[in-house]
Amino acid sequence: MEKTWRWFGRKDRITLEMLRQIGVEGIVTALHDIPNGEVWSVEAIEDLKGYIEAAGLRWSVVESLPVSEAIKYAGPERDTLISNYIQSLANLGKCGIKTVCYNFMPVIDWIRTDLEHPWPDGTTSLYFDMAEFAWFDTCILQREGAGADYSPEVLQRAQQLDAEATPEDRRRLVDNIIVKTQGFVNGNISEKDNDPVGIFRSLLEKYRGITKENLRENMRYFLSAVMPVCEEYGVNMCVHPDDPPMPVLGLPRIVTSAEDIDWFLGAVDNPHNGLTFCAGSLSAGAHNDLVPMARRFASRTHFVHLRSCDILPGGNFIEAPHTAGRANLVELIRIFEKTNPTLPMRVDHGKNMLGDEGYNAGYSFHGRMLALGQVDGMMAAVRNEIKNGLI
Ligand code: DNO
Repeated sequence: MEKTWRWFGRKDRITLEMLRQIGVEGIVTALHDIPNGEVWSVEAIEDLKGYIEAAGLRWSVVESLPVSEAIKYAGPERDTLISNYIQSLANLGKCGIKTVCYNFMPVIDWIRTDLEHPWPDGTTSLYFDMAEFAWFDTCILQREGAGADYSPEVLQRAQQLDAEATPEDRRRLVDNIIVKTQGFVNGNISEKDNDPVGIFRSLLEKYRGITKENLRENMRYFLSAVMPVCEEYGVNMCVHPDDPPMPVLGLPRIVTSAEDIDWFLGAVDNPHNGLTFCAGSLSAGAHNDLVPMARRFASRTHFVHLRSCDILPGGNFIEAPHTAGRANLVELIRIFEKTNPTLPMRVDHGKNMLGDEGYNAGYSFHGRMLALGQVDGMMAAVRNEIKNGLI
């Protein structure tokens, strides 16, 4: 697979020159300064593309071209937003950038409660604690009916956390769940917003009454509208699975399982409608068995995220080292290398280690570099197996 790396543009402290030295071949990025819903012009795309190419790299994948909320909840401005989206896809196609990752998660993108969960060796990783999440949902957000979504044990622990918390603990939890993990991926809330919980509540309101079936229909509507431009320019769309792969905060989530993936691939059965096989997101769901899923969906996979989770008691999960966890990256690499050796792949997330500090959550330098080295070694071994006819 092509070794790519998520880079956050010219302001990223990790420079393209650094990435070349560690063996990166392609860049995954976005026009992060353009507000969601606005058109990406050819000029702006060419400008960033030229900058990447001047460093001897290529812009392989867009992650993400964000799908505005009104497209997901079918608000009155949805057709205007979809036509802007189509224009951005056409402009990307004209510039030769042909793989576009997006997600269809309502209100909130990926979710973690702890961004620095310590390991005994002194490193830290991302972590999801169900009781902390229930504490946020029931006591801080105070979402109506939230209590019904958690077990009595989790609720009891959430109440205990609330009783013992300082205002700083509350602020940190809000920051972790809806601010620090969202702004840099062009989510709905950024560090500049001074009432994140208020904004969050009003976004949730937009989805009142929207069922899983409604959300599926809205995804079908969106995909049907964008497929013609994808066909015209040879652009491959690849939806990122929901992270974690389950409904949250009373919101439906529709890219969580093999059944969901089958549904959206069949709903708009076009080779340009594909999947980002995010091994990390999928492995956080006990219902997902990744190796058979990779076999089943490899031919419609346009982008791969390599990462692995371990599921812990009580609904908690932790991001495991890339050589461990339940995702079985070696076997996934075998499947994807055999199906399409040019498929773009990036390591996803990394531990914080060796002085990694101040990076976007999950996007450390040393931690991701270690992961890339590990995955690069696995890929070399697998290519050797293929060459020698062993697999
Ligand atoms: C988090 C990422 C997600 C992903 C988007 C794609 O680390 O995996 O934010 O980029 O969901 O649209």
